[in-house]
Amino acid sequence: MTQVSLARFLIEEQRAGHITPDLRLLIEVVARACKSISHAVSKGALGGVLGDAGTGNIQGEAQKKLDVLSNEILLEANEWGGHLAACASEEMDHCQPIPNVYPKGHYLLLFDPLDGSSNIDVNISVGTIFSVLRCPDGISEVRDEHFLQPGRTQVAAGYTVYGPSTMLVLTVGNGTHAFTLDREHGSFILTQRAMRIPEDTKEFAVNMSNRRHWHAPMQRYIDELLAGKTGPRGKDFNMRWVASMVADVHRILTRGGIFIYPRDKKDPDKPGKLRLMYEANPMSFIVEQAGGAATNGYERILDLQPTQLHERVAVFLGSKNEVEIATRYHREAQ
Ligand code: AHM
Ligand code: MG
Repeated sequence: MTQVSLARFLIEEQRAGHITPDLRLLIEVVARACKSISHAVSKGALGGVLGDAGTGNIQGEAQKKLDVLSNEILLEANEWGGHLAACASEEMDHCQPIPNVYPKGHYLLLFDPLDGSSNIDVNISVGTIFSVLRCPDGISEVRDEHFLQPGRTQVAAGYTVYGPSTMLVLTVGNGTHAFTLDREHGSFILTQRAMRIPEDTKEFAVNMSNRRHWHAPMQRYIDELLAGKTGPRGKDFNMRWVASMVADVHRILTRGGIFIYPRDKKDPDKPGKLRLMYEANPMSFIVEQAGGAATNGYERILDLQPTQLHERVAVFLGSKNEVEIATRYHREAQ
């Protein structure tokens, strides 16, 4: 059977009118940058890239050397192609407009360059998450506020998981598709077209150590899962938590499940841990395009109006029927 490379897949999407030539270029450039990040990640201690960078990001989190390196790789790859107006990242306080020496394009790119980076030093899967928006018309100087568009306006979203194999999962609003990196030839090959998340599941992913901090509806939902066959749900559930959102979501896309990072009482001012613009929105777009659902416990994530670039949000995503039950419990308790 003929293999379909990412390049060919994107050309075909362009011919079908699903993406513009500039968006095709943008996705190809991001994929190329992800190959470089994959290379750096896989070198581990031999590449001298493990450990802390000795700096912090705007969210007060310590940056790993690979966080900083991955951010630079994505910025450098994307600045000269003429397809972007600006980039924004978990690792930068504000958006970075494309330098004036290069032509400006019509898209805005957001990314979490290395998600789950606390896992790097222990050789567990990490990933890159990205989201693409249109730049509003008539903007001469892009600012953070121009990125504050609801997730449903994304024109593309994807992630790359650096696991036993490197995989890129992508949506341009026409299904969710998975590509595996062929290391010998250096290209991503389509290995799963139109991924589907089963509507029902017996698997959940949550950091259980936070249980005592959860609000009542979240405790009720998880307690019912833990009660197993003899409890109200009438079946046994299994739990998995990699603590790399990319790896946890990838498992859910592959075999179903529900992923939860709720708001809790530990830090009442924070509406959750994960970031809306470059974690929750792209993952929600990918999951919905595979037949799953994504809410913040009350509303569809893709309908939320962002108010800040680094805004946090509670996340419930994955198998539709489980997300619906968890969301119903939260709404009922309002
Ligand atoms: P990061 O972007 O700083 O790596 O943080 C996000 C990560 C997610 O990948 C993961 O789901 C979560 O944080 C894990 O949180 P916890 O440490 O509470 O298990
Ligand atoms: Mg992250």
